[in-house]
Amino acid sequence: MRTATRLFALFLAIGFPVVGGFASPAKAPQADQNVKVIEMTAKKYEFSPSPVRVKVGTKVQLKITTLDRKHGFKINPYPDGSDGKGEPGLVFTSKEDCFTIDKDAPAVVEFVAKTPGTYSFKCCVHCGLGHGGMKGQLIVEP
Ligand SMILES: [Cu+2]
Repeated sequence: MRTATRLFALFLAIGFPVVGGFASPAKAPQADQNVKVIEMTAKKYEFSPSPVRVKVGTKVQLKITTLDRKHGFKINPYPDGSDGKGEPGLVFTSKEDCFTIDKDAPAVVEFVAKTPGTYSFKCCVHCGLGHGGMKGQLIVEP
């Protein structure tokens, strides 16, 4: 059966409330509609995507899944080249220093991107010979 026909059959089977739902696409329930969720993966020895780009002012949720073994995610809340004093450019909802990324337990990293700049992150769980080079960047665009 072709997809269009199938959808039509579905409408008939379930009825009008569903049609209304399609007219104004309902997103999956989420605590905050303004959060930008970015799916990332970690594996020996890279994060993907990298760099990650977001607009200044965005509430960001990074969901990081591992493709091989346990890794960690640690990001500097101050942009590259900053002296690390004053208000951080990224404001986190939790105080974890190293977010662990376990098999079947993705890391969820939430922050508000307050200041434009390039922010460096790295793996913070020793994962093998290339661990020291497992890095990436978040770019907060003005
Ligand atoms: Cu590592």
